[in-house]
Amino acid sequence: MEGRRGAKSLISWSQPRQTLADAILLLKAARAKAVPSPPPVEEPPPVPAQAPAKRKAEEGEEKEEKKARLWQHEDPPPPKLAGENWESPREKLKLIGELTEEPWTYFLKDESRRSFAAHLANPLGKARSAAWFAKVRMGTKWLQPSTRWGPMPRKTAWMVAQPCSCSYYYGGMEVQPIAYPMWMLELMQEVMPKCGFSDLAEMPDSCNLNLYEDGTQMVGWHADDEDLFQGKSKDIRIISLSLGATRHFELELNWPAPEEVLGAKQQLADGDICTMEGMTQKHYMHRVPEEVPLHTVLAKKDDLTLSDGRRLSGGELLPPEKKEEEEEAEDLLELPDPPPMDARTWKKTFLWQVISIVFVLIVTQLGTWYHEEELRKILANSTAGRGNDSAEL
Ligand SMILES: O=C(O)CCC(=O)C(=O)O
Repeated sequence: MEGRRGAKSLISWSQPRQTLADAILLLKAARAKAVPSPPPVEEPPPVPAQAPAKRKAEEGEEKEEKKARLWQHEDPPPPKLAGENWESPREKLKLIGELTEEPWTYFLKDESRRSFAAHLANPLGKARSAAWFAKVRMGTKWLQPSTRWGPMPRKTAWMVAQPCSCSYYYGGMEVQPIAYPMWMLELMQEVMPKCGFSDLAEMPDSCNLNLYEDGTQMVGWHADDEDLFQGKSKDIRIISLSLGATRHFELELNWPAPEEVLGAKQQLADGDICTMEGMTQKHYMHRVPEEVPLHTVLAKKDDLTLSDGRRLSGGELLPPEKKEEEEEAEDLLELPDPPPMDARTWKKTFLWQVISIVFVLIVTQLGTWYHEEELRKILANSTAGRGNDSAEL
């Protein structure tokens, strides 16, 4: 894990999403450091939800993390806006956990930076979340945009409430919007009350969906700091619902003070809801790391086609097509010997983590919902034609 963290530090912060190129850099750095990865864990132990202040007991571990952190954010730290505090105190910002009776846990509570992240274990129940998993997976036109370095290591879709028509630009890519399907409105009506929003008027008007089809798929360190969301200049709320396999979600500070705890992490299981609130996009990066590092994949001798088209053959990881990045892909093959993986672990890792859908509902401005009338109309129309809509799914 340490090897991976150190290597990750070479990733350029100007590339907000991790691409195959990042993975190559990461692997090259891992090779340079020659720090072997630990063997994969069959069932990762639960990560306790903890606020940084409560993690003092882990100081030894934190020191290790500090040593491993070689990178610095490419921008200089912003000015502190309130004496020793980075942001003015949260007086007006109500936390989602304060808006409902649901048992929310804050695993990041950084009052100085007015940055918060919370977790709510599946409030829908297993049957509902399984039904939603199938519905969202089948009912979404998934895209896998190409980056300069190959296919993005996950699939995605960008949905908006009409008449919104904004594309989502990130990592040098543009994802065209799809109007909220009827099921999205139904899903929000089920999920948003758990976050304290029962009125259509308060519900998010845009949503990013990610599909991670196996344990190698991921999203690298980034912030949802695009202008569209204004999260670097005002308080915003990002709400995500995870469906399917369990993945890890990590947050890390952009400008830590010496000796400061770097971040927080949380396990996200089927049906769990997670938030990032306040100024988190200004002060923290987040990611969903791969559960199976590529160099562990290289240990496997059997043929396998990964969900993004890369082929594993005779222990070699080959790109989907021979392109100019072939040379770098070949570099992957020169990595130090990966730890051995027995067949049972292999099967479990890949088969158990085949599918994980995460979608992020973004409230662009607190309490602002300027499509209420349109949304009511869509809902009324869709309700009238619901038979057809459900049949499609
Ligand atoms: O999949 C997740 O939980 C996080 C997704 C994410 O960070 C994003 O879409 O910006």
